[in-house]
Amino acid sequence: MSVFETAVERYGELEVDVDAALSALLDIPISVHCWQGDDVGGFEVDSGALGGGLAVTGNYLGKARTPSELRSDLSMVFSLIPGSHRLNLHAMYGEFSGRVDRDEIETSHFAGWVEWARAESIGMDFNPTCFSHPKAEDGFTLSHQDKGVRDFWVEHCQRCRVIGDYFGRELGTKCVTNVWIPDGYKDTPADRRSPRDRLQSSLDEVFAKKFDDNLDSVESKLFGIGSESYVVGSHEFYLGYAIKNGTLLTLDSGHYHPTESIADKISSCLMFVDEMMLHVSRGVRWDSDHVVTLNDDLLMIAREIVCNGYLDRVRIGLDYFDASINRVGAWVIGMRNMQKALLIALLEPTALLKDAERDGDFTKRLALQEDAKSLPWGAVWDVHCDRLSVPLGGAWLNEVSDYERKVLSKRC
Ligand code: RNT
Ligand code: ZN
Repeated sequence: MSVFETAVERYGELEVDVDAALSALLDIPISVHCWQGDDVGGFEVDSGALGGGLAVTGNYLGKARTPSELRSDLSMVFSLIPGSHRLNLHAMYGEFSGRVDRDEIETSHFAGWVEWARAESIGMDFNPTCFSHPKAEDGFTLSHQDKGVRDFWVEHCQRCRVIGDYFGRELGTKCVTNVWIPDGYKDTPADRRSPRDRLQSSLDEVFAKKFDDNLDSVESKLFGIGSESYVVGSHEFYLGYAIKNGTLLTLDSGHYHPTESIADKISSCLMFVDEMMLHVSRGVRWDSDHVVTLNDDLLMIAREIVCNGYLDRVRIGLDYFDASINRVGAWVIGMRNMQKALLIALLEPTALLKDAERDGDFTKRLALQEDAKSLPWGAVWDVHCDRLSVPLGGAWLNEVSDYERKVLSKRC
């Protein structure tokens, strides 16, 4: 008997259907963040330093310098992961021939991305870029006290929603346009209220027009570099805003206190918002955006989505940036880990666990949970990769190394 057949039998004993798990996995798209490929740089003519309290470390060779280089890297990534996924693009990644400010962007600047996404048969998600810009330099955008600055960012975000709707319409799958802003204070504010009043009014303006193919989402944060003491768009602010205004809510796994996991927030927030988006990331001691690894945090996030039946209400995206290792490899590692975590969740003996819980048999519940950790999910993952003709195990690394030699190392 093959290892896979043994695995199917073992899972069968636990009332788990392996084929059903694999076909469910195939239906879960992951939105791949474009910004891992060039250290959150973008393609604007006069792009400055990375702002918004974000930081990327490392200078590994091969950073993408143009849209076509980034697309080539992304195609490489998509060829190494099973299933069909999505691209999560930031506004600063448009194709601008000349200086186009953020309040001037149009659908035409993104036509090349749509064409590529169509060829790859993938959907797209989108993000306004409210950082790395002179008008964001003092740390405030949509909540700025200067109306001129606020209006500039409102215009940018409104245009992003038009572009998101264009992506959704062209690609036949709704686009989530996710608003994250860096606004906040390094030190203790005297007035926590006024910036929040202003953010609320700005968002109301941003979201005033309704679109058929664009979905809006809002992303909170606990702190950033330079906004350690106060962030205008806190978790409570956006949770309330999303519930009141019917937007999606984005939970970024790096945006909470270090011992706080977003896993537990999913079922609570979904009591009150219809859908959410996740930015799966890995904070090490702080919101450091390390490459996503298959750790307890990730496993718990995946099982909360899968085992509570939320796959149709949670959109999964990744959000990290590491320039200290091969950037294509960083993408593939995070993507494959996200999928492995989902597979492990899909193979969880949930029915037996729930029975034990209903019976009040918490010894059995804990025993089952612990035994599940050594179930042969790896054999199932390998068969999944094999069936979809993507490299097994670590073999994808050979292709990435080859790509580094032939393509990435020529970029200097
Ligand atoms: C920042 C947020 C945000 C960004 C991207 C680039 O802390 O997580 O989602 O990472 O928009
Ligand atoms: Zn994020």
